[in-house]
Amino acid sequence: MKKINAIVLMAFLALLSSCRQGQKENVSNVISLKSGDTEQMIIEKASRVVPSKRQYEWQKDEFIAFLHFGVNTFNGVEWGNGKESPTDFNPSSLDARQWVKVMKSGGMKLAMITAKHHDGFCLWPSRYTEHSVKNSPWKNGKGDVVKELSEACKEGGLKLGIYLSPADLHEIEAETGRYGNGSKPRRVTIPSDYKERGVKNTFEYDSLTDYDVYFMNQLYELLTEYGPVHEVWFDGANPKPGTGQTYNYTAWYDMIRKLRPEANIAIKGPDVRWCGNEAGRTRKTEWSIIPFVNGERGSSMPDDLGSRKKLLNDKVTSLRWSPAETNTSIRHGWFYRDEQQYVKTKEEILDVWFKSVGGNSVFLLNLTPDKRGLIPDKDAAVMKQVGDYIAASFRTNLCKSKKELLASASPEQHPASHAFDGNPDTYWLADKTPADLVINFDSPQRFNCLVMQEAIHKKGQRIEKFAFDVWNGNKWEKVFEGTTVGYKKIKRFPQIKAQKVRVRILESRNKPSLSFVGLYKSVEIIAAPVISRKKSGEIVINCSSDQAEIHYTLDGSEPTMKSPRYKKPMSQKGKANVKAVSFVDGGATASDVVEERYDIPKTKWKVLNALAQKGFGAEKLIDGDFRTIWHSPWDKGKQSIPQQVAVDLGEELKLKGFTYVPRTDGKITGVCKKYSFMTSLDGKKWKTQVSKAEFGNIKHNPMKQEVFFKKSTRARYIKFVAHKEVTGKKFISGAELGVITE
Ligand code: FUL
Repeated sequence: MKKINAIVLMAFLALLSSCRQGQKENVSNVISLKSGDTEQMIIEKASRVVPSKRQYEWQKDEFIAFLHFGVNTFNGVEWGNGKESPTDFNPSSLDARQWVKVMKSGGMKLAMITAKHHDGFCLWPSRYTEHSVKNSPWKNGKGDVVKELSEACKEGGLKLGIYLSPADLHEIEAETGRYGNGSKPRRVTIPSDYKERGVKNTFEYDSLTDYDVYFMNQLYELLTEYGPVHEVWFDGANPKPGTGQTYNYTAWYDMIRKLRPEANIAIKGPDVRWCGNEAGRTRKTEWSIIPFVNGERGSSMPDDLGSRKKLLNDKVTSLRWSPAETNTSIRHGWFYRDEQQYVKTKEEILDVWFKSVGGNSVFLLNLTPDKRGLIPDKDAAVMKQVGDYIAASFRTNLCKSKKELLASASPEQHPASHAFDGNPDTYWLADKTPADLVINFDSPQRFNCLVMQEAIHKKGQRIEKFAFDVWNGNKWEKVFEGTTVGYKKIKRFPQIKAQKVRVRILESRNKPSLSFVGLYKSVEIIAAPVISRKKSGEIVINCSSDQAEIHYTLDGSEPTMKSPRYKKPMSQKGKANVKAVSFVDGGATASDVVEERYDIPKTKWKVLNALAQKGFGAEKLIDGDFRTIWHSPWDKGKQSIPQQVAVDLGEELKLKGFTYVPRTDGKITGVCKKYSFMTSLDGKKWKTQVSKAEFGNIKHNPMKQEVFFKKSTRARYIKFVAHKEVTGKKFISGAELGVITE
């Protein structure tokens, strides 16, 4: 008996001491707030919010792939209309193994396929619709894209993700369509044909509409027939709202949890938060602990989502782990269109990679299989360069060769050495802030990149402010200061040579942890040149890397050191195809090659009539400068829609179509959604070339739009009419209007 008492006492003392060491903190994925909680209590609660196991596993994947593929690929559009025929889908040589090879070469860990996009066409032969690959000519209707991808992923060691669009235009448009058909919610077993199929693992839910049943039957197929699924993406976008259709998300989530506990439910789901834009823009301060109001996350678009101010808002009822996923596409557009479509350079992709993976977010980069069913060669080459760059840059952590480590404020059980032991489960835990970590090397080292990680799965995200310094022989010099760290902070800076460096944690919501600190000499990136064309027709090329030499061609050939060197703006008549590249070290290192294709210059163009807000005249729409915009009046009482801009081209031209570039400053106010376009020979009699058409997905992806007329036409005058703004406002904006000539 005595012996048992002694054991109990010892266990109690051990527990007490570990509590003192801060080990047994009561961490949780969701923490509720109570009405009497003080400011201090709320911040302390926030410091104990941690990722679920599935969220942590997902975060560690860092760089993952989207694959947008479907009927849109064959029709060259961003959004279909639901009236497509399955015969549109006919890849000539689809090979999911090539996709996997490309994704792996870039260092990506998961492949998420648009099993069904908004148009409703299914890439797998679903039992519940005829609108799928089974009625396409591809493999005589015997093909299954999801199956081919899941098998290739298994073979290559990638995880699989599924994008299943809740919005379904085919089910809206078809005569017997189930979307928004007014059906009464009722109790249903999923899969609904379980008896016929002899399925044992079934789920029963109250309140499912016809469309819920259809959607859940499809989810059931996708989650049970293709092996593990690690992410399910529910898009919030809906090209045709207003049908009255609602979704029983509770039932959807419940079934996913039971069938695939490993799957993170993203965007319109509890596990992963949309970063708030489709351009790959990131926040300087990115929190994974987000305030919720009655179980709702609120908009993902504002810049500040998780500061103390946000957590302390009276309305907040709980704090949850809700990590950011930064999504953008390698091409301008989510779907493959043609070989003229812009492909981001390695530098552009790496810029988003550094800011997202290194900014406490997962990077979801979209790749676009083409009409062959292969990731285009150009894109594949870029992905390989991206992967090679990351591997080469992070091969050697200089901290491994440190000589001495000095840390202020570290309790015995979590010494600073834990931030250098390569084990993500162990960490330095400073028992107060500010706290310092000094690293001494044997000899001076050259470096240009710092990496830090908090032990988020053990201690959550706590650091609010930090600094990085180097010892210059006499004193400490600050290199930079930052705010959040979270899962990972990667910060690049111009190369430095020093023998002693210091990380200072300046502010934190609780005792801060660091499970990793790394210093690297990453491969220097030379910025690619930026090409622009003035109204006069002059071609201007700039490069932000000071020491770079720019070389260019105007005949479509690849520029080399032997090509002409760019020195000053060049006058150029007519159409122009400019390719340029930057070199440093006498040509030893080159940037990516960039290309811009220009139609005729707008030299003779004049605005005939247009309304405008003061300072935002319509001449800005034809000045060749993407940074200046036309904006119709926004003052109260002066706003109106439709808006129109008529332009005299100064000469008669044969036109094939026109282009519209929305504002490029990251804002979407005034971006035109619905438009018409007219042409005229005399400026009096107008011919409508396009009537009330829409720019698909322009709200979330405000890129240059190219519209081709049914037939080429001669014209001296053009008129752009904007009928609708993307958010329903009564004004319109635009950066450039252009024509596509024969
Ligand atoms: C958006 C969609 O409308 C786009 O087409 C694309 O799928 C993107 C990832 O999400 O909301």
